[in-house]
Amino acid sequence: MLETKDKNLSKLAKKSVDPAAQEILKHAEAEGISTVWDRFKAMQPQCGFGLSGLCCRICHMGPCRISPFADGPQRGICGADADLMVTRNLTRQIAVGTSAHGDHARSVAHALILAAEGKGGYQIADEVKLHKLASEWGIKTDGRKKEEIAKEIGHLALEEFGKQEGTLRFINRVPKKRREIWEKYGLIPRAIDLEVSQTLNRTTIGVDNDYKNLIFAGIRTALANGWGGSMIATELQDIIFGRPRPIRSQVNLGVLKEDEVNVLVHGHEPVLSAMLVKASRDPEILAKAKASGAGGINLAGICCTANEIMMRYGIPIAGNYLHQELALITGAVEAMIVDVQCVIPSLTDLANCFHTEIITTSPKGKSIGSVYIEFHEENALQIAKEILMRAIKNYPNRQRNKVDIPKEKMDLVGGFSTEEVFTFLGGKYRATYRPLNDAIINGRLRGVAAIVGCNNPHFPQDYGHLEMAKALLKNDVLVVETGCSAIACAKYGMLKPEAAYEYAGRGLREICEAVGIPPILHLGACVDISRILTACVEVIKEGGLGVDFSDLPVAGAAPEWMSEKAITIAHYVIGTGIYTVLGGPLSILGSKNVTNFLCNEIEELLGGKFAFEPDPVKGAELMINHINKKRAALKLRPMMYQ
Ligand code: NFS
Repeated sequence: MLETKDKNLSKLAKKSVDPAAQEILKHAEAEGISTVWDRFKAMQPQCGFGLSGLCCRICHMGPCRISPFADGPQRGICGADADLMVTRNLTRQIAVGTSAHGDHARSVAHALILAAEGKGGYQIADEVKLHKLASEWGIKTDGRKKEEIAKEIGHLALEEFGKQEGTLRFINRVPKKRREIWEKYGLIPRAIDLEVSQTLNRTTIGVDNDYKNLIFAGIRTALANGWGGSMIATELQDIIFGRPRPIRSQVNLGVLKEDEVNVLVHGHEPVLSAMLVKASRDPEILAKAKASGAGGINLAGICCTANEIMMRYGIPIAGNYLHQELALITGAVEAMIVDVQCVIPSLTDLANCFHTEIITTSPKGKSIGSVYIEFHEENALQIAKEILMRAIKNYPNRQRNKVDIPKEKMDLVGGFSTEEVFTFLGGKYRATYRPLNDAIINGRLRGVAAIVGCNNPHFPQDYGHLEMAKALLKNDVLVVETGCSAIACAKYGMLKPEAAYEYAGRGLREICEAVGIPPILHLGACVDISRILTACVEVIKEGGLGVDFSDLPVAGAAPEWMSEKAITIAHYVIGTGIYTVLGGPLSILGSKNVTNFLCNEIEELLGGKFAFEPDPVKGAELMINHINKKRAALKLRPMMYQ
């Protein structure tokens, strides 16, 4: 069991430290409604073979399992030992994660082509970024219309998935030293789909039987996500929907409204959610909502798609991953519109307890019991309106006696990007990373930490994100966040500029005060972890903090991770040379060799490695120690105030 050791948490707080979640959980218990926490409890004890990675179902001579307590080396029927068994499972998970973000990016590339053709309601919102990417990719811009340029970028982006020769275009962004390391170990990713498919082949029975060779293939596949799929998604989304700029919004279940049509959008791809934003502001739709007796339409988001539309349009966020069921139990949701990823199968059953409709939209992601309205980018806006009309029609069916909307909601400031995040520190007219680098060099800031990833019922919801962030901020570490982690900290007011007074050490507080930023900067959805990579590139380019990612006083963490996407992200981060703390261990503990390789030896080769630490404060200490080690290696000044 990975549960927190903090004995002071109440029984309810061991499920979630969020008071809004606690209120709904009490309500659910009283009504006999089961949630993910009930199913988690029923699943105990969880399978030790699975947890340690020592269960293999790859071929049908098996299934096989190896006991971690057996005398002498044990093998599966094919002869695979524990090292190979855990590695095959791990690299398959990495391939899945890369495929998820790759598919997301592919739909964005399609949307860019449609925007160029004037179809679907998409536009080219950021011409500066369009031109910048065009020149980076060697696309002619002189005398060409933005639509022509966008179309060419869209097609070149699509080639990144299936081309049979060459390497990914964004590798040109990688500093020289890192590229040399990747070349040495054969880690430069080629096409995204090629890496995924080849990794799957390598893990089939009797292909790659060398666990280290297989781990490197996994890391290359992960790099095809970080420097490929995710980066394409972020860049192209910025071009279509606009680069995020600092923006105010609100978060938590209290954003739902008693007297409006509550529409939740859940999943990942802004090609859908951004269109729902547009449709929800259409006067005709608003008039229809009013005619149904509601005060208006209240659109809010769950999970990463919420981050996408909060970052660009200020749409409120109803919650993170473990809030998806809770939002339905408020009884106040007319429709939950979903696309793909992190949308759990229990939702349709749960919705049946209420008037709520779950509307699935992707042929890739159907759900028995849902209403299916297929989304096509070509008719995006029209379909978005149709979906909203369905929600409006459902409003009179809301059963008032079942409604329980917690009052908790919190203000936040989000919307930071590589272009604006740190240049902010230089003020509006000095767009440079110099002030950030100088603050680190002078010891006002110790370094930068990224906290990302999911919720997981193995841990009290949000507890890991919050406690880790607090410990880092206190020690003058600037925190950047994405995904469910950013939503978690936002719920407790940590994404407000005032939070610097409460949580930040003196050096960090002075910077936040001077610039007016929160001590935690929200960089977007999980695909936008690519922004953290590109921000690190800018820091290296600016100079004074080394020549490679592994020189920087930075660290990453995913204290409550659960998804295969998180596994992939973790591997591209260590593959990029950055130390990473994971709350729960990867399912590799069944092999001492693999665990030792990924948590120790690999640092010699790639500069990054993992640590597994369930206690978030201890996890923060590990990150701070690492940052201090890097500061010492760079011979930076002692910290100003400590
Ligand atoms: Ni990323 Fe985690 Fe899902 Fe987003 Fe949340 S669960 S791996 S953070 S919503 S993708």
